[in-house]
Amino acid sequence: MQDLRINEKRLWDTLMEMGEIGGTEKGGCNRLAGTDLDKQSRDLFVEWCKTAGCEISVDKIGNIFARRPGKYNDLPAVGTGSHLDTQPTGGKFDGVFGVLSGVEVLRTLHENQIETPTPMEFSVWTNEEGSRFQPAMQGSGTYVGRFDLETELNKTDVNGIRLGDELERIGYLGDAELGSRHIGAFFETHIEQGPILEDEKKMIGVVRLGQGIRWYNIEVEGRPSHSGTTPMHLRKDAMLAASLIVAEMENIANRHENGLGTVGFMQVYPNSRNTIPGNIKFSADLRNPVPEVLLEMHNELLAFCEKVASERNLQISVDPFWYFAPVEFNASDDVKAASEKLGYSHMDIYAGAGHDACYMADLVPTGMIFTPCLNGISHNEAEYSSPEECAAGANVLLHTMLEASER
Ligand code: HGY
Ligand code: MN
Ligand code: MN
Ligand code: MN
Repeated sequence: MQDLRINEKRLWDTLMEMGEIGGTEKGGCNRLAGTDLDKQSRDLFVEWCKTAGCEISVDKIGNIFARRPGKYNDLPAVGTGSHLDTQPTGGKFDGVFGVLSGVEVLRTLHENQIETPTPMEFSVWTNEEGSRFQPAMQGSGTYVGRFDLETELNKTDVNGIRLGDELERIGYLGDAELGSRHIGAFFETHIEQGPILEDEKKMIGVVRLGQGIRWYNIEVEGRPSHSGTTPMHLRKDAMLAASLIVAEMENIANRHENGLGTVGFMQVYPNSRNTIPGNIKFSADLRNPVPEVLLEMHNELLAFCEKVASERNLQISVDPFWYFAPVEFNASDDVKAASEKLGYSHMDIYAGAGHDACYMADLVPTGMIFTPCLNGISHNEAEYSSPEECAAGANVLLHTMLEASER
């Protein structure tokens, strides 16, 4: 098996075919969770896996599991998977590459009629992006028991549409129990989404840690009034208060090593150019690999919002609705061993983005395989990883899974 390799061209063609679903003019993908496009991509994945001899199961939050039997089917499977949902201006690789490198491993085993000791399982996780419905990693987080199923199915998007209804509408509100898959290890392949592997000229990232994430919903309650008749000192301007907080996010991040702070989503009410904004709802995203530092950043944000509220005599509510603590990947050495066996340059790295593997690490030995991405760009239609880089990641996945199955 040492010389077994995936089919680089088939993997690339499959990535490009999947990329057509929700494809955008700029060459990216817009395939939000729970949409018809999400359904199309899921259906295609299911079809490909069935063709290669898998049995399909869908759980109560729409996670899909394609299981390929092994020689001893009472043994726990070796699992791999990622997500098919994208950002609104996403690329062809974020998540999708992890799912399709799994499909390529499946096809390679199938065409070579390789019987692995354990079953192998290929998965697609619901709403990893957290763009249309929050939080991110919603399907995997619910699967491992970090989130309550009913609460998550009742989450709504900005139009009040419920996740559970969307999953039912697209035919992926399954009945398999959460957390019920019999797997013994999980590996996720993913583009790095940052510039490090490219800068260091390494082909594979051996991911040791997933950094901490804190997400907030912040609401500023001001008073709508006329922009032409309201003196500045009499205003309750929600936009000014929100702008101070947005600017402070940068200060909080820069005060801490590896600190990151982002406001990516904002709703302005009434959103009229000659009415002083009365209400602003916006997101906040803080990240750091060190939990204590992330807590400091959290406390600094809360304190600043309180300060703005009292100085401007405004109502500001901060809902810290999601906290993901940094996670260590304890099967990273398997990824390192496979990279060395295959002769790929590699380096240890930590994940700046959240991934489904970050929650699977709660349950089983888990590892992640990163590949370089052009200019470190992701969550952008220009996202790109070359055929050679994708093949390297999929080959490391193939041999990591084979090794784990032999164990
Ligand atoms: O937010 C993240 O890091 C991921 O893209 N869901
Ligand atoms: Mn992703
Ligand atoms: Mn993403
Ligand atoms: Mn500090």
